[in-house]
Amino acid sequence: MAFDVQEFKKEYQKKFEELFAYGYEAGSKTEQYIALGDLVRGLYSEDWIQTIMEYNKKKEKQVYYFSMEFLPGRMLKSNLLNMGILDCVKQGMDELGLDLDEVARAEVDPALGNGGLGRLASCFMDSIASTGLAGNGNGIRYRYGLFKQKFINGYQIELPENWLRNRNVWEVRKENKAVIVRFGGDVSFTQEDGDSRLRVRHENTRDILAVPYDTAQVGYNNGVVNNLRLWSAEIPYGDEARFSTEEQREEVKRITEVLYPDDSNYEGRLLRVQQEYFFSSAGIQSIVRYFKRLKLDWSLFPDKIAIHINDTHPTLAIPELMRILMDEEGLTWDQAWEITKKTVSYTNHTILQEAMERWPETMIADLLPRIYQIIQEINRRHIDKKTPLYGEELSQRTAIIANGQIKMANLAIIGSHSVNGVARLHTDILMADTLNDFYVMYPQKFNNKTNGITQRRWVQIANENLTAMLDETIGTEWKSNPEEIKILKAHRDNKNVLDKLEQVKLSNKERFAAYAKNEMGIEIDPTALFDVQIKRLHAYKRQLLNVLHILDRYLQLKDNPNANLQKRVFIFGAKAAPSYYYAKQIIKLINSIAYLINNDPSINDKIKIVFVENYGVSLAELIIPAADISEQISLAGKEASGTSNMKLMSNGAITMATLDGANVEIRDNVGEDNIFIFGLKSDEVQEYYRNGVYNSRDIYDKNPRLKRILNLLIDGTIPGVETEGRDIFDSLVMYNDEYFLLKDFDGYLQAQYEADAAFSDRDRWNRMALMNIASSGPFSSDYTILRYADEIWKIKPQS
Ligand code: GL4
Repeated sequence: MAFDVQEFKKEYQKKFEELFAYGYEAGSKTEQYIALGDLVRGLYSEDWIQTIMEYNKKKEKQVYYFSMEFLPGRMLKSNLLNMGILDCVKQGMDELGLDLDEVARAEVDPALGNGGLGRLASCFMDSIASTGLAGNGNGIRYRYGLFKQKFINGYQIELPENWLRNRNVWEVRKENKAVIVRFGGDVSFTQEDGDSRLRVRHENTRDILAVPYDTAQVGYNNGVVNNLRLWSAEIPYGDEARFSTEEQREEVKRITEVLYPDDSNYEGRLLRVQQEYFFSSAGIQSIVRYFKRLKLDWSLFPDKIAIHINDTHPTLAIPELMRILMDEEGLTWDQAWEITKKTVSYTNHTILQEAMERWPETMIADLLPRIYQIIQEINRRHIDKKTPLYGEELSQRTAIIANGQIKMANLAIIGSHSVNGVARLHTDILMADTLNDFYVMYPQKFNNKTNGITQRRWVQIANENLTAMLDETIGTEWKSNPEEIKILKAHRDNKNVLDKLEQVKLSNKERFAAYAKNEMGIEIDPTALFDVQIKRLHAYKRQLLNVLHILDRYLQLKDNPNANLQKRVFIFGAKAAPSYYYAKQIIKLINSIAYLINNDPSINDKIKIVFVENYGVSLAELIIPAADISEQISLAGKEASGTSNMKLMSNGAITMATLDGANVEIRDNVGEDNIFIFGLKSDEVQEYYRNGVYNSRDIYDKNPRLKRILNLLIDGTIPGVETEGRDIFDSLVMYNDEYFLLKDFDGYLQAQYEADAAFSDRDRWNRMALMNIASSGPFSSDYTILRYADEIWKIKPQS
């Protein structure tokens, strides 16, 4: 984008005065940010219109990525970067006496997702635009995002996150594109004389208006600007009389009021299924409306449209598309079914049973009577077709409806042409185990698409120091072609480069240290080893194993304050689902241990614990560049992929890992010497579950080092955790340690002490960091998305 600094300054001043009727110097940071954001939106608006017109003109096949969650992070700098004007704007702001970074921090980070799944959706939106693919996002404009986390006396407290309190400069309300979504009502069938078909009558429905808010997804230096469409629930115009009471109006608004704060967990609540149908239906309606404008035969629908459903949350898109094609457009069942299957594809993101969506049949029957009929019919035909081929038992096991419940994964698999897992190991487990019944029936549907991340946000924006150092050392090709970062390997023995890398890391650690000091009052030494675990709090992710290791060090220092131990700072960031009691107990435990150790002078700063409040995308951008060790220690087989593992690797952290999710592929790429692997393998875990011989009590009794650590939980050493300590102790020792922490403990400790040794050899460590950065290219979401495009969606990048 052609733009010069002088021109920018003029435009910015003008924009500010236009908006606020005084000079920018007197404005607040928020106002200065809004003016800049508004200006930037104006700058890409022509490309945005142009991109949409091009797609329409060429009748380009488009993908629609349906996701209940998006976690875009602050958008100002990523838009500037992708538009190619970041440096220019930075300089211009500077000359105006403003600090771009400070202004950028005034943007509220939209937390419209829980964790990895939502962030993946946003990395994908960036990559779809940046690789020049015709793609759209479809989701929900939650009025309140994921709760804001506060710690009070070490306990997690949840506060509402009113992310729209200031103007959202990026979104554009498109009232003329609104659609009606219908709930409830009565379904009947009529047949007029001379009409061969039954007509569906759906009456007495509760109608909700779905209003889209569009946000541009700017591609990297390619002029492409795609669209992310988020729907908001409102009262239909002219229908105000039917919603006369406050209660009725509240009920409408409630649909898009708040994001469910559960990750990898299912809640069978009515409001949730309303949300799911609401955005699925609205999305499908707008797609069908678009397709009809192309004036093509319906059979060409799958040649023009690909619909991807991100986990099962948008699965009702399948019966909704069937409904519209049949009831509104008059297609036969067979025609509609062919089209639907060819159009829809599905990603599975977890094998955890507690995350599998199943809705009570009665709930769906009441709330969505016509959709319910269609699901029943899909199920009936499935059973009828598969029973003769695979027998009664297998067909019944794959049924969509069983025991009064509707299984959304089964519907998603049967109603789509592609089912993918998110890392090789995860996909293997799906095929061999979790979804094996379906794999037997539809082997050709199954495929793997290992997750990826966008280095534009996670390196270029989050780590400017590293970016500059890379540009200087290997040139800039890696920015548009991430694989090219492998050239850095040529410098693995270049002392000068290794020292520079150390400097980069140190300055990022200093930046985080300043944050810890200013925001939390914790003093940390930037030369200490920064050991980072940032992800949702979940038992399977085993933050507790990390805690056991910390306590091991604590005891060593208590025994001998002069023990020769590597100085470490343990950094945690994690939200727990508000209803996840055990996870919240772990938060309290970590905070209490942090308080104990951070304030114990005899520990002499050899251990510091920093549990940041309200972890999210923006804090990740601060923490990841400062990490030395990346903790990826889930029980093997449980973490579908992980993506913070990729972000940390790209920033030169060394992974401390079990062979789980994408860790396996990280090891393959980086090599055994540049990663710390420990613990049970996925098949060993499976075997333990099968034969049931695991006995954690036995390990506790026989391992004195571990026993001493575990006893700390219940002997009063850690103040304020009587209940938490006891419950956690019991879960590990008395209730047989579901996630095998005690089994993996020794291996974990050993790996940690190996890491200490490696860290103390500065050249060795820096070389490991370099090898990680240099091996991170293949984990770019650009490549992931090109594989989706090529193998699933069948769309090609625009020339
Ligand atoms: C998740 C997985 O837990 C995580 O491993 C994966 O990286 C992510 C994106 O594929 O999806 N599944 C659910 S549910 N939440 C996640 O973050």
